Amino acid sequence: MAIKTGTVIKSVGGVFTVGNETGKYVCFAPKKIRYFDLDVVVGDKVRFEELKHGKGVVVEVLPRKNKLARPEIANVDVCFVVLACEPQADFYLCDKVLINCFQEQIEPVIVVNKSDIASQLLDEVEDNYRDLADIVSVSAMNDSVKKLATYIDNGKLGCFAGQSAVGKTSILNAMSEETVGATGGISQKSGRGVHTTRYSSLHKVAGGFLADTCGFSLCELHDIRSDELRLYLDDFVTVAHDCRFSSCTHTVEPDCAVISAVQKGKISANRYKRYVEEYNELKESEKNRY
Ligand SMILES: Nc1nc2c(ncn2[C@@H]2O[C@H](COP(=O)(O)OP(=O)(O)O)[C@@H](O)[C@H]2O)c(=O)[nH]1
Ligand SMILES: [Mg+2]
Ligand SMILES: [Zn+2]
Repeated sequence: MAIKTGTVIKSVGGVFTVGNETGKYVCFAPKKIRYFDLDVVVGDKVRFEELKHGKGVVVEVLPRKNKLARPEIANVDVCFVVLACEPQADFYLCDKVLINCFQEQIEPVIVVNKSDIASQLLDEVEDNYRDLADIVSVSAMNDSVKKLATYIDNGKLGCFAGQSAVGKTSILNAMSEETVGATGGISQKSGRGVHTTRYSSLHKVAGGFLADTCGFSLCELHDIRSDELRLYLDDFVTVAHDCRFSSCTHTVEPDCAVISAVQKGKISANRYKRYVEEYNELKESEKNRY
């Protein structure tokens, strides 16, 4: 039968839902390949052999523009990094997601959700990240989420990233015509999420596509050397030409322009402190590797 092309909109336990203009297909890995050997993630463009009854077999994963590991998704244009006052925002996690995005040429947008609850979070986020990413304050409880639509117009693919219960699914639902995902919170009894999103799924929203994703509280930096980390931080790069050494890592060197910008309050002291920790972590893991 015919070979067709489509986008993976859901992937659960070896069953891939692939969508294109003509419909949705339930696709499997070829018989000779076990599904976990087939590297297919949501967002992938695939070629599949159409079988009867809306089924198919994936025959090829087309080249990817990019891929994130957390959340695991491919061909992303914009990543909405969602933070909220509840659960408490984890800025280390946010730093790492931003770096992963910069490495993969994905535009990160920091979404400060739950603006209906009074908190200092927006000020803190602006202090930390204003020079690195757009920051949008929203509440999934009202129309403010519409501000996010412009980022995914013209068929762009946006994904959510963030801890569980920050409101990713709620924002998606508020932006969609219909309710697409079950939302939850933290169960008082078990301390675990109720209706936690367990797999990524792609939805047609506004003028583009949005991927709901599973929450995560750990994120690693990949394929990045300690002495490269600073190059992804635009505000560091801007002042770094005044450092005495062109190879300055902005940690221990004398006459460091980044350190003096931090002292003058031009670069967030908190983010700088985390940078030094993240730098040392990378350095430590390099020692163990070589
Ligand atoms: N007050 C308030 N609660 C919200 C908002 N967005 C989400 N929530 C609540 O936060 C909990 C977690 O939401 P959910 O969308 O499941 O979070 P997810 O795990 O990030 O997908 C639910 O109880 C939501 O009703 C918001 O903007 N304001
Ligand atoms: Mg969710
Ligand atoms: Zn320096």
